[in-house]
Amino acid sequence: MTPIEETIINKKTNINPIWIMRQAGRYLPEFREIRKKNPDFIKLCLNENLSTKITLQPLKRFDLDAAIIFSDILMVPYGLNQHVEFKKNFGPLLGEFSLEKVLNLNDFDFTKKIDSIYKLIKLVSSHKLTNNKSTIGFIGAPWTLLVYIINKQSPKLKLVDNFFESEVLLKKILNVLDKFLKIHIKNQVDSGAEIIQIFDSWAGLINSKDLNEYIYNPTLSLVEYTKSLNVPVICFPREIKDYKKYCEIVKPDAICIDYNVDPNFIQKNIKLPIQGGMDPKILLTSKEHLKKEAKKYLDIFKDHPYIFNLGHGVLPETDPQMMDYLVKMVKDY
Ligand code: 1CP
Repeated sequence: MTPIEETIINKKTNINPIWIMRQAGRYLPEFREIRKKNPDFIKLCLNENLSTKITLQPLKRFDLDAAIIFSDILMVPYGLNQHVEFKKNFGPLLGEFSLEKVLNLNDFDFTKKIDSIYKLIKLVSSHKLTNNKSTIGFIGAPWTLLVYIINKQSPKLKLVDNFFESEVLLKKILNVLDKFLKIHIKNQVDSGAEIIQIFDSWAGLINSKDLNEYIYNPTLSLVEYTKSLNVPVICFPREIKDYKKYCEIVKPDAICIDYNVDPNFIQKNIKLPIQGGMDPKILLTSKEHLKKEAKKYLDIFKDHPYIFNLGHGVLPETDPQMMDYLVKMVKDY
């Protein structure tokens, strides 16, 4: 078993495995070099040789315990034939979503359109650099994907006023997502993904009254499905107001926390293995401060199954030397 599996499945508390969200891409000069030559982000994701290379870049530099595949949560809307592009200094921009077309889409055509992702997972999970390390596949949670599908751009900029206007349509899209996200999970697992992480980056946007319909029920369905494949599932409902209730209802194998939640509260109130928490901005400060803050999380979760990670993705302006320092410090703890 890999250190991450020991922590999640066997509830080991003395290992302190580490991986970092968005570890592949963004802040590494060797990634930027590839990215510069490949302006089309979707095409880059679908080039299994380059995406394998990018996935392995952080593992060449740092003693991380997992490879997270270089892909994107928006590859699923893309696989559902919604136009998806990534604009410089803007972020994702999506086209019109056609429910009619999607209802006629079969498993085979969906899989074929994003098949390079599965080839990438095969290449990564069989590579010697991932020996005794976990290959992590992922999906966007139904709610977060629904946000991008309807909003057609990041809700960071704005969430359209009439978002909930057609509840019937939203429910139909959730049904479609349930079907194709399960196919995407199964394909990733069959290709060698040993852990699945569900990113619900916009969980914090929803009102309590809508949690059942848009977050708890749809996520539970995918969590139960992933468990049925005998693969551990980590959920990251970023900025959800009540992590404890989320865990009680959705029951992931591990929960990833954001940096706005009090780790002491989590440690006392959640019995599941915990991942993450530290503010990525800490990596932009000094080594002394980084050591102090990382140690805070390691101390709090000293007797708790804990996977070190950040409370959101590593920032593009991060100095790789700070990452190196962090990984070594966690390993030496
Ligand atoms: O322009 C560029 O160079 C592209 C930047 C980039 C990268 C490197 C995007 C565009 N996606 C990715 C890769 C990516 N995305 C990974 C790869 C593996 C790794 O972790 O290293 C992963 C896991 C994701 C997941 C993802 N994509 C999330 C969930 C995690 C999170 O950060 O909250 C989300 C919300 C997306 C959507 C997305 N993809 C890219 C952008 C700029 C965005 C939008 C974010 C927003 O709305 O603000």
